[in-house]
Amino acid sequence: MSVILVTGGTGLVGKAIQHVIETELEGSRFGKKPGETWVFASSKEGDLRDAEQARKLFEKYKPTHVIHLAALVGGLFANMKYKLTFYRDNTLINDNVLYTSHITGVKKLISCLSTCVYPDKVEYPLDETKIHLGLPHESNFGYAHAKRMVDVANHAYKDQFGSNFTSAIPTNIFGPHDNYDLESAHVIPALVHKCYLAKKNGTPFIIGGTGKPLRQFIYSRDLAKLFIWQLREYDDVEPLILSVGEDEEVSIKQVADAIVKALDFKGEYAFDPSRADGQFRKPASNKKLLSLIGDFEFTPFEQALDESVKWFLENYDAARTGKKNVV
Ligand code: NAP
Ligand code: GFB
Repeated sequence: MSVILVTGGTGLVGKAIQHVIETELEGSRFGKKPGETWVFASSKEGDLRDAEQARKLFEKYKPTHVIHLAALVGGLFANMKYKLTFYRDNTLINDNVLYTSHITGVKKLISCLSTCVYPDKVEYPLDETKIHLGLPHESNFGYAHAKRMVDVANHAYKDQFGSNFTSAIPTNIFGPHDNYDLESAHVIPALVHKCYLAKKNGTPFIIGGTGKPLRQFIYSRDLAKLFIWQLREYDDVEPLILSVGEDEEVSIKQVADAIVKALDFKGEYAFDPSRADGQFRKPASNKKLLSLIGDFEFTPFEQALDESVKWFLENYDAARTGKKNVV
């Protein structure tokens, strides 16, 4: 009888895992296994910055396995503005989840890092061996350092107690249930929301920065399957990049063009170079993943974007669209 606790289970990635577990055939590679109980926890069930609340959440569900997604998450502009809050909140959340997993005897724990943890100046492509080879980009060093310490702690727990704690390193993620709050959103949900408002109000669609930076984007529902696979079939302390291939890098301008097409926007569209571009690129290799998982079909970018825009339009009133300040 396994109990899988997904912390941060109500966010973009948590909702995608719930979708896959509830829609894939039971017993299939990415489906629920007989006898498994999946729990998708929100911050309302326990603020994981607080050790006592973390203990109570684990006591309530008694998880045997944990996918740890809970975090203070935000796009470039939020990370630049709240470096200490991103550092401290995520440090507290991660330390409480790892320690509580240890003292309650969790058999396996997967934590979630991000390709922004990597050094800004390192030989590309990024792979699993380069996490600690230099300082991260200054725009997100608070969040990046807090996330890097999870890898350090996993190795320490393994070394001292033999704990089966590991981590995943996704690239930028998008999909249904994303955060569309223009203050704290990542680029795809921010531009989908901005383009929607520009079309609705007949105003220009403004993209921040120069549009030149390059990014790899993984669809949340593909990432969800990779997390389920990692839970079942990957038992190594070393982090694993979960990403589309390096050749899937796209520019922010290409992303904006795809969003204009997906929303059938016909109005004025311009760039605001007074806003930061952030890191120019962070190309990650998924060679190790593909060498372990064999064939995996990623959803084509335009199809994934269309599905995400459709979800946004159908759920606008319920979606995270606004004015919820980060702090
Ligand atoms: P998200 O949509 O913002 O969801 C965050 C989740 O964490 C929500 O379920 C939230 O609960 C929960 N949470 C936040 N603060 C908490 C706290 N103090 N105590 C307990 N729960 C808390 O985030 P996401 O995009 O799904 O991110 C999931 C993971 O992927 C994170 O670890 C993030 O760092 C990582 N990641 C994200 C991206 C990306 O592009 N989005 C890229 C790379 C890595 P409520 O619903 O109650 O607020
Ligand atoms: O997704 P994003 O916020 O995160 O921004 P990063 C990506 C790029 O989109 C940057 C441009 O070059 C921005 O200048 N951009 C253009 C916009 N218009 C907008 C807009 O309206 N909103 C946003 N947000 N971007 C984050 C890290 O970096 O990546 C986080 O700061 C996390 O910690 C996340 O790791 C995955 O890719 O630049």
